[in-house]
Amino acid sequence: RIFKRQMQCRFDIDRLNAPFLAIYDSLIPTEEEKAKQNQLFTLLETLITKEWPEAQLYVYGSCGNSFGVSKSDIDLCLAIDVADDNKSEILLRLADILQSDNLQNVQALTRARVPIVKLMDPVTGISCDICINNVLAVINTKLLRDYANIDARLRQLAFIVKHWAKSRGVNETYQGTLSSYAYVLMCIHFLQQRRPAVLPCLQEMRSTYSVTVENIECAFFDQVDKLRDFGSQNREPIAKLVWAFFNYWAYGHDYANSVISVRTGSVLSKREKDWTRRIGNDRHLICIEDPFEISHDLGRVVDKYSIKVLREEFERAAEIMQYDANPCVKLFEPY
Ligand code: 3AT
Ligand code: MG
Repeated sequence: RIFKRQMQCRFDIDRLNAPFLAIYDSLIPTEEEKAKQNQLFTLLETLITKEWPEAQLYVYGSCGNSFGVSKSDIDLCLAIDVADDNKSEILLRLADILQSDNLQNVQALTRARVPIVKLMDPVTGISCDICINNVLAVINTKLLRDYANIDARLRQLAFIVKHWAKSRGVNETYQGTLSSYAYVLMCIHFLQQRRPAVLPCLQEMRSTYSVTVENIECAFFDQVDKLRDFGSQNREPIAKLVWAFFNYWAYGHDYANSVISVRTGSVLSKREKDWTRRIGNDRHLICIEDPFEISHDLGRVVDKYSIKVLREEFERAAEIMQYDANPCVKLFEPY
């Protein structure tokens, strides 16, 4: 099936640019909403530094990486010098503090896979999860945000892909489909691979930002304001990129042998990663290398049933982009 039918793009693709941009515009959060998020962040930061003056509070996930749709929850990370065994204590204390400040629905989930405190701010209506010392997530958030600042088409494409994935029910890691983080990496990789390239590979460039977290050296070029013209040789507008993205995942990607890698800006082989067979629960049926935790395949949640669902959805999307009279409606039809 692979490589059998990479398609020629429809002749009228450009007429879809305006409707896709309209969808993008309807999804991005307003300035007012961002101001509310900042207001809640400042409140929480004040409460936290009063109790733990050495601690730092960071935003990660979609509110920090610039790929968050309107009405997203805020993901926060409290960086604090504490042994793993004592995280629960901190979370319970944090829940107490938040409750006393009239935040609503405060819950400490100390036994979760990633222990968090959940809360809702009655003033702004925003919900928020706070975890402890998930510093790699803070750094991958910065990497994604830096990529977003190089070329506007990344944000456009990723919002459309995330919106498609949510509408079609394939953004559910607990059901074996992919996380939003994985979809954004797929978009970055895809734009690195276009010819001419729309995005560079920041981790292959001279590093201007470097931190070591959990023995992993995270280094990349982060002076992205110097790269604003990087993608200007490539003039493909959004509709063409959406078309090509789905065509790639439907018919162009070699699922049996390939790993996509934002870190190297290239496609690696499963063999060189030793991702050729199932180990434990990791089946490696679609392989997306984490840019920092390179032994980590973001496709590992995908199982033999959900890979079929995913590939059928990619094919459905590719067919719609190729033939449908009104793809901007059909693509996002609830499943
Ligand atoms: P939504 O808009 O909430 O769907 P999001 O960007 O917040 O998207 P996720 O909820 O998937 O994305 O994840 C929140 C952040 O956690 C994003 C990323 O910084 C980090 N993260 C998620 N999954 C992984 C993973 N498997 N490995 C490393 N970091 C991850
Ligand atoms: Mg999130």
